[in-house]
Amino acid sequence: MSQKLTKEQTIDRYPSRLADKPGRSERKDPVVYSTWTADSPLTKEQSDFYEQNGYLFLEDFFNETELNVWREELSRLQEAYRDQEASHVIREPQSKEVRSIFAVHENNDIFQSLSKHPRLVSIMNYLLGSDTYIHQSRINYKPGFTGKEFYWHSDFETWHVEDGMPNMRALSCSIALTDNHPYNGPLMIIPGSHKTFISCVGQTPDNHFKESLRKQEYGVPDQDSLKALADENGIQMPIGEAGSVLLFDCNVMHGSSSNISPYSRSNVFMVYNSVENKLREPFSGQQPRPGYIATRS
Ligand SMILES: O=C(O)CCC(=O)C(=O)O
Repeated sequence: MSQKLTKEQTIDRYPSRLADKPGRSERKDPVVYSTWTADSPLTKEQSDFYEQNGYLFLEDFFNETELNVWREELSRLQEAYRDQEASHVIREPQSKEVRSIFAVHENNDIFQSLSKHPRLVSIMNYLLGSDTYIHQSRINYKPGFTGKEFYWHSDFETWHVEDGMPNMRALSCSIALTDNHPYNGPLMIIPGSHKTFISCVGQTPDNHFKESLRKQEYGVPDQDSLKALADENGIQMPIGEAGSVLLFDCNVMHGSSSNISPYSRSNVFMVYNSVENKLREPFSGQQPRPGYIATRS
């Protein structure tokens, strides 16, 4: 039997894609949901850095032995899907190369066990202040020469409007499986931007995800808002060797450039959401996106 939602639960606290002008409002949710103690899985400095900047970069988190297993699987999947179409496999906008493979925490034993890695999970549960589950997982291959950009966005804006994620209580964990250099399209972050919600313009078309996963056109922040955020906070590019882990809040503004270098930049992204922040009906009023993009159970 479906449970009736209270008025409080159905209120849209972060409206977007409704007005004809972009808007800017303050975050209404905490960033770190636990109180730090000496037993916490992050140091006080790390926890405070994440709170203030909306991201945390952990170098040498995984070792070569672990990485080799994941890299082999990464190549095997790329080869397996080279000529095989599947809804959870997304291709580059101007070529047939594999851009992303979704739901690897569900469809693949090796990446499923990575998603449950105890050191990762304890950090997620600390930051989100509860048990967590995987909202979304994906490999982004960013192949050398042809890997295209991911334009600036807040993940939360899309997850809220298109998936029905009620509050800012989720975060992404990007595990570098290749070295991330300044020249192979690493993630760029506007530190501190997680404390501001930028609402976007443009009603979401039905089945928007089919195009947006190749190239985003709705849920795109306007240039004036992006410039203001960057002028206020600067832009950071946390880069490091394979095995590093970048944690970033669901509302931090981020994106990455195309990769015209010869070296691929392949990362696995695991998005953890609090069990107290499970998805409702999308705030757009449209059909929810498929389960391989947003876990609904
Ligand atoms: O892989 C990248 O460079 C960007 C990924 C990203 O922004 C995302 O998955 O939300």
